[in-house]
Amino acid sequence: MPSATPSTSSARPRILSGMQPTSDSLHLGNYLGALVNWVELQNEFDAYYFVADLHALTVPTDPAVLRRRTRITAAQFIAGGVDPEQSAVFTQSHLHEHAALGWVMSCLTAFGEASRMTQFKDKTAKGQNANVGLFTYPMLMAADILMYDAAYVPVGEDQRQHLEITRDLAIRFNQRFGETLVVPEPYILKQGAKIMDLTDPTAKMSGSTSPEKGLILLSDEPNRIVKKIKSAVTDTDSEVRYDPESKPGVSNLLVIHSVLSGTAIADLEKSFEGQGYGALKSEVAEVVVTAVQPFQKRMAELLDDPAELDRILAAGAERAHEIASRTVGRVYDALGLLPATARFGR
Ligand code: ATP
Ligand code: LTN
Repeated sequence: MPSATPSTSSARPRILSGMQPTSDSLHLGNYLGALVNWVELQNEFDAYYFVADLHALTVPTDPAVLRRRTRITAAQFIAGGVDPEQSAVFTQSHLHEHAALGWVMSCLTAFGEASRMTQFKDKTAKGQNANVGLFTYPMLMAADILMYDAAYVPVGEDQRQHLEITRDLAIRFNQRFGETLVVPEPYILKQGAKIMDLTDPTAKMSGSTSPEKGLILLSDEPNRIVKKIKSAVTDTDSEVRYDPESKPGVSNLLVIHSVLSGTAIADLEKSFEGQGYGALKSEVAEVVVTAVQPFQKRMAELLDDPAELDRILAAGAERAHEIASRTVGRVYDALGLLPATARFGR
């Protein structure tokens, strides 16, 4: 029998976040902007991190590619420091509850409200041939979040609007059907730097829109990383100074160095005084290569043993299912959907 109240009983507040398996590797922006924060937060919170494979179906994907990318994304969470003993690491599609609650959220959303979501507007404006799944993407995301009674959802600024609609839907549900869902607080990651495209440092490094040379993939070979950083766009000046407005390229390199090496930007500016961009680039390349090498080793180990990775994902799904099944039970009951007990003898 589902419990009547949200399950916020665990000692530490719960957090949840996810990433879509839409490329063959996460990039440095995903890592420094999101993943490193996930790793830090797992010590403080009861953390749930998942691969949003159902969301990835909103763009056409080859089945073999989706399978590969889902395993790679999960392996990269772990290689980046998410500890599956501590945090639940799982795949969204392993829990049928996500699609079920997503449907409920869609039925709670007004057509006009969904039409105003900027991600949908941007992607369709860019000529992407949209399916209905892309339109209801935010409702599935709301379901992901509300499913786990998450207190906080650590995501980048680009996801803010999705969190707002999630809050609106939770409040609306509770008003119509009684206190059932926990209204999450946004936890927009600020300290996690926004990493820019190496070829156009005024645009964010993006898995879907940056050119190959503008992106540092966590799976890139060291010499490829060095090459990309050496050809990063800077400016015609030669002073190493943090000034994102007039020196976006140099500032981006300083941010990457600073976040990975733990050195304050002011100290980096001092140490590069009188030196040109060549010296800065060489050192940034070294710092990035040093950081990705252990990551790549761990990733290769995980991908070499898909059975073990699948076991980790199964254990994570089992943990997630305990909460998810209770939430859907509570929601269905509040909506007036009959319990399935009589039919299945549960
Ligand atoms: P897109 O192709 O839509 O640009 P992406 O691969 O760049 O996607 P997402 O999959 O949308 O990134 O995001 C995964 C996480 O990484 C999100 O929390 C997002 O805020 C963060 N993120 C993505 N790009 C960057 C970046 N350049 N700097 C910092 N954080 C980023
Ligand atoms: N839309 C997110 C991925 C995502 C997510 C979520 C993040 C799907 N469901 C729930 C946090 C919570 C993205 O593209 N980064």
